[in-house]
Amino acid sequence: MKDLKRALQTTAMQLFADDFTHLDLAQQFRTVAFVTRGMIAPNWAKTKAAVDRSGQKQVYYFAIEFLPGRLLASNLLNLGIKADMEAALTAYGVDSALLYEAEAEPALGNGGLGRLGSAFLDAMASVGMPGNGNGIRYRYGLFRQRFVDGYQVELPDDWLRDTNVWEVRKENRAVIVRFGGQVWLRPDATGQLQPEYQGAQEILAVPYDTAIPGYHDGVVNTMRLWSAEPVNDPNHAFTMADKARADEITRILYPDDSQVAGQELRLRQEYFLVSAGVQSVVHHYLRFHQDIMRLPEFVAIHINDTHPAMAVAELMRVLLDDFGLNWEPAWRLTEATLSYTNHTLMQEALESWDQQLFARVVPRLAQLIGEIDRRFRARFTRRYGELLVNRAAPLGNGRVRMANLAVIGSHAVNGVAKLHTQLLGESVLKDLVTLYPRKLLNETNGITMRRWVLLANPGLTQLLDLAVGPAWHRAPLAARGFAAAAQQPGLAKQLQAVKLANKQALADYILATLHETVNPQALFDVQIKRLHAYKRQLLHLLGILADYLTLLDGGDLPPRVHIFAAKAAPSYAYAKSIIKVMNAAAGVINHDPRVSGRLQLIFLPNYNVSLASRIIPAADVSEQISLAGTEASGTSNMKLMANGALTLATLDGANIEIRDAVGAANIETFGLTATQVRAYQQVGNYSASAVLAESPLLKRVVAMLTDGSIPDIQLEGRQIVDSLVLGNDEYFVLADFAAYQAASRRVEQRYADPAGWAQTMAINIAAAGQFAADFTVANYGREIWDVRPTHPPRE
Ligand code: OAK
Repeated sequence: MKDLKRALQTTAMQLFADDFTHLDLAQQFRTVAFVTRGMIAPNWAKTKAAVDRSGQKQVYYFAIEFLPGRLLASNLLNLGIKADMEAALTAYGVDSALLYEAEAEPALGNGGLGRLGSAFLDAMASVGMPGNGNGIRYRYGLFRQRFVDGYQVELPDDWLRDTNVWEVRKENRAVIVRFGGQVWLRPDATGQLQPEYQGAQEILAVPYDTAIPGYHDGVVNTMRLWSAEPVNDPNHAFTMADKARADEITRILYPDDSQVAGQELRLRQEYFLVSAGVQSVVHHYLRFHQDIMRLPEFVAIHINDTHPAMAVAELMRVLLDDFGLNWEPAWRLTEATLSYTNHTLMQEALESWDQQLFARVVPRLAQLIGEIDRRFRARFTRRYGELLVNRAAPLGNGRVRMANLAVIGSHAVNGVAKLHTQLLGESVLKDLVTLYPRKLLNETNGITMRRWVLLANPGLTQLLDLAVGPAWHRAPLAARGFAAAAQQPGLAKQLQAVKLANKQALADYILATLHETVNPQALFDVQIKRLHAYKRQLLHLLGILADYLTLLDGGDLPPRVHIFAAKAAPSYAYAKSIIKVMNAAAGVINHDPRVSGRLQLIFLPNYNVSLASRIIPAADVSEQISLAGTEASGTSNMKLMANGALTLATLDGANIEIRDAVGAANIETFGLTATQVRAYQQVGNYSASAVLAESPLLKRVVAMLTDGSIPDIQLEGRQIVDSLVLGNDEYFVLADFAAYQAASRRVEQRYADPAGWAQTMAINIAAAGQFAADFTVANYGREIWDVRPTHPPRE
C-alpha cells in the first residue's frame, strides 16, 4: 500500500504538478487510472511478445459495437490490487466508490451484442486465450437518455472530452482504407488481372489499443478500436472538407438496436472496420510468418453479427489483389479463417444493402461478391434447384444479403442459445443449412461473473467466499455448493440481509435521482433491457395497471416495486410511446394515496452498464417476458439469476437453459411456446379482440390507455391500443396476459415465504456458474476457432 501511495503522489505531480490530495475527483481518477495502466503495461507487452514468439493461434473478434463498462474497478480487481488501492485511497481521504464514478463509461454499443463482445474479451484474457477485439472508436457513444415531461430526450455522449486514460494511439500501425471511385481489372505483365483504382477516396484508419487484463493470470489482451482521419500526405495538404469526410465515419454510433438504418454512412463504417481490421491482421501475421497459405493455422477472425460480414470479401480482396493468389486457394483460406455468429431472428434486423449503393461505396468488393455469387450458384443450382439457391445466394432482388454472405464465407456459424440455434436452422438459415449441413452450431451466451458478482455485489461475494471458498472466482461451477450451504438457516439469513442491504442502496439511488421513496421490504421486480415491442415491456405495464385496479377494487396484494430501465432507438416511435406512457402511469400510481406503499412504478433514466451494476444486485424478480421465439438469448437473465433473482419468464432464448439449470421449481415460466406462436402465425387464427372481449379486467386495463385515467398520453395511448387491436397484437401481449398475471401471483406467494425464497435465491446463484463467459469462449475455442485456453475454467 505504501508503494501505491507513493505512486499516486509521483503520478499526480507528473500529470498535474500538484499533490494528490489537492486534486479534484476527476484528476484523482486520472491519476489512479494512470498508475493502474502503468501496472498493466509490462504484462501487456509480455503477453504480446509471448503470443508472437510461440506462434499461438489468435482470435480477432470483429464487432461494430463493444460495451466494456467502466474499466478502473474491473482492472484493479483483475490485477489483484483492488483492496490495496482502495486502502491507499482511504488513507488519502478519498472515497473509492465516488472515484470510480468519475470515469466516463465507454458506451460504444447499444445493448446485448456489444456487451457480449466485451464479456468475451474479458473471458478470453481470463482463461488465457490470445484474443483481440476489433472495433470502432466512436467519437460519440450511445446517447444519454433523459426524461422531459416523461418523454425520452437524447443527449450527446461526449465520452472522450476528458482524455481517455486507457487507450494507446498506435499511429505506426495505421492503414489506409479506400472508398468509392472506379475499379478496372487490367492484366499485368504476367497476364494476371490487377485492379486499378481511379478517383477513390482514401481514409487513414488509426488504431487505439486498450489493455484487457485477465483475472489474476498475468495475461493482457487487446481491444483495438479504429478512428478515421484524413491521410496526411507531406506532398498534398488535406482540406477541411477531407477532414470532415474522414471524421464523419467514426463520429457516432448508430443508436438502433435490432433495426437496420440502411444509410450509406453505416455501410462506410462497416467497411472501415472490416478493411482496417483485415489489413492489420494480415500485416501482423506477416511480421512473424512467411507463408500466407498458413493463415488459418494462426488466425481466426470472428464476425459478430453481420455488420462485419464484408470481411469475407475483404479478405478475398487482400489475398487476390495483394498476394496474387488464385480464387480457389484464396477461398479455402477465407472460409477456414472466418466464422460468424447470428444474434437475432428479427426480420427487420437482417441486414441487406442496395446493390447499387454497395457498388458505389465499395466497388471492388461488389465485384468480388458478384463472383462469390456466381460460383455459389454454379456449385449448387443443379443439385438443389434454382428456387432454393436463389433464396440462399449472397445477391438477390437487387440486394447484397449480409447473413448469406457471412454463412457462405465462414466455416462455422452459430446461434446464441439452444432455441435460437434451432429456430435459425428452421427459418432464417434453413436453406443455407441444407447446403452446408455441418456449419451451424450452438454456443449459448455467457456473462462476466466477476463484473456482475464480485464487483457489483460485494456482500454476496463475501457470503459465497465464506460458504464455498473463493475458487468460484476462477472456476464458476464451484458456486454450486452454495445451494446446499444455504440450507443452514444462518447462511440463509445472511443472504436475506445482503439482498436487503442491496435493495436499500438502490432505494437510496432512486430517492436521489427520482425523488421517490421506495420500501426495501417490498418485492423488487426488475425489467432492464432495450425498449422493443418484442421484449414486451408493454405486457409488464399492463400487469401493473391490472394490479393497480385490483388494489383500487379493494383487493389485497403484497407491496411491490416495479423497476424499469431502457433506452428506445430515437427513431422508434412506438418504443418512445411506451416510455411516455410508463412515466405517465408512474405519475398516477406513485402519487395515489390509495395504493401508497403497495405498488410503485420506477423508470430509471439512462440505462447503461453502470446503472445495471446498481440494479441487478437489488433485484428479487427478473422479468424475461419476450414473446417465445423472438429473443435470441438474453444475457440480463443470466446476470440477474447470478445475483439471486427469481426469473419470471417465457420459454424463450436462454430462459430455457436457465430453467434446466435451476429446475422448474426455481423459476416461474408462463405463456405461449415458440411452437404455439408459430402455429398461430401460420394459420392466422389469432384474434386479439376476441381475447380482449373475454377478459373484463383486461378490457378495463386497455381502456385506461385512452380514457384519460392516465393524463397527457392521448396520442401515445391511442397508438398502443391501435397496435393491440387494429394491428392484431403482433407480439401476442394480450394472448399471454392471463398466464402472466397468474405467474405473477405465484411469484408473490413464493415471496410470502421468506425461508423458501432464500432457498430459491441460493439455488439460482449456485446454478449461474454454467453461464460464465469463461466457458462460452472455451467452447468457441474448441468448436469454432481451434484455439485452446492455457488455463481453461474448471468444469
Ligand atoms: C443488435 C443489432 C443487430 C442484431 C442483433 C443485435 C443484438 O443486440 N442482439 C442481441 O444479442 C444478444 C447477445 O447475443 C442476445 O442476448 C439478445 O437476445 C439479442 O437480442
